[in-house]
Formats: sequence, C-alpha cells, structure tokens
Amino acid sequence: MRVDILSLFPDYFSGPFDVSILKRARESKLLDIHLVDIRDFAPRKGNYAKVDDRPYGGGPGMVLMPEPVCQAIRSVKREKSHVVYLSPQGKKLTAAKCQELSQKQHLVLLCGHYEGVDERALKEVDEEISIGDYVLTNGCLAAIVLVDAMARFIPGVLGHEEAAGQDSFQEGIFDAPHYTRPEMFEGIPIPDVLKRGNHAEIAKWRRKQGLAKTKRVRPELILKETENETE
Ligand code: 4FV
Repeated sequence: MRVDILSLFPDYFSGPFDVSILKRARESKLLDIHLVDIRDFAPRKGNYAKVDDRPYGGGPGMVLMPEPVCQAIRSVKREKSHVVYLSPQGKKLTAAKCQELSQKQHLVLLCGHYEGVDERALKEVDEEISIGDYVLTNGCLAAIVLVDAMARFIPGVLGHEEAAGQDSFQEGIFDAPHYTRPEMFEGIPIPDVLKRGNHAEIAKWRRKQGLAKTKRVRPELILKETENETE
C-alpha cells in the first residue's frame, strides 16, 4: 500500500516509521510511505512561502490556505486514491475503519495545523477522521496513529496473522488479561485455567474476562456490540 502524508512538518515523521514493525513493513514493501511538504505548493515571495492567513470573520489563530493544500493533494492524487483529512471534526477512528482503510491501494493523509484547513480545500477530501475528542498541536501525530493502527491489518505486516484477529475491539470488546512467566510473581499466581491447558476452557475464560472488563470500563461498547449482533 502507498501512503502519501501531506503536512507542514515532514520531519515530524522521522522516528515512528523507522523502527520495529513499521520499519519492517516498509523494508518488505508492504507499506510505501511518502512525505509531502505542503509548503512546497505555496506561492513564494523570495524564499518565503505563505501557507496560512488570518481567519475571515476574526477569531484566534491562523488558517491553512486552500491553494497550497489543494495543489499538494492533486500532486499525488490518482484514480484509486482515498484522501483522508485528520481533524477533531472527523468521524472517530475505529478498528473497523482501520481494517477498511488497510484495503485501499493508495491513501493520502492531510495533516491539519493552526486552527485548521480552509473549508474549501475539503473538496479534495473523501473523508474526515478524528483519533479522539481532544486537540493536538498538529495533525501529524494523528496521521502516525492512523498509519500504525491501519498497517496491522495489512497481510504480512504482523508476524503471525492471527495477532490482529485477536485484538481488542476485533470482536468489539476488550482483549483478555495476559500472563507470562514467572508462574508466581510477588505472591500472585497465574489463573489456574491457564495452567490446565484446556483450549476451549481458556477461550471461554478469556472472552468472559474481556467482556467483564469492557462492561466495567466501556459499557457503551457492549451496547454497540449487542446492537451489531441483533442487526
Ligand atoms: C486531530 C484529532 C487534531 C487540530 C488543530 C491539529 C489538530 C490542529 N486530528 N484527530 N483530534 N488536530 O487534534 O485528528 O490543526
């Protein structure tokens, strides 16, 4: 999959894509990430390229201008491209959405900055996605979160396939608690059921644990899950 990330800070991405699973995914060409500097598409006065201006109607902060944003998107957009604008005004990113995006051939991610992007630039955008109900200093972080969570669904990116399949939220509920050696830690043993090695019993216990914690911490997920089951 090719991913073009449009931002004002291409350097922001040096690090998260250069280690561990994402580094391996890029090396094995499962993930082909390109960084585009929106400032390269701004009209230049001398060596200054203006990308932002004050908001019409007044108010605090600055707004990203439509011209450089649209030109940047058009510089990479092609027939099968799917353009996503990361912003707090988007639909919340979910595992299901990550799985859906992982099937795209070409993703174009637009990272907001300042107060946001001029609304008219959104004519080049297919969907707006938020990573959560809080405001970041810049949208680059949201793009990193999306690429990371989405890449896990690309076949071959994770070591053994089923890992993503057993994730939290895969069945709309939390993952079960995990245990590893030592069998006794500071007087706390591992649950007996995990020692008995009866896989059906272990699977039942894990689902029960996942369900119980989801009910306690995120009851709305249960409602949604049962709604999905009853649909
Ligand atoms: C954000 C979010 C987010 C808003 C102002 C960047 C910032 C600045 N993006 N999910 N939450 N973006 O806070 O995606 O433009």
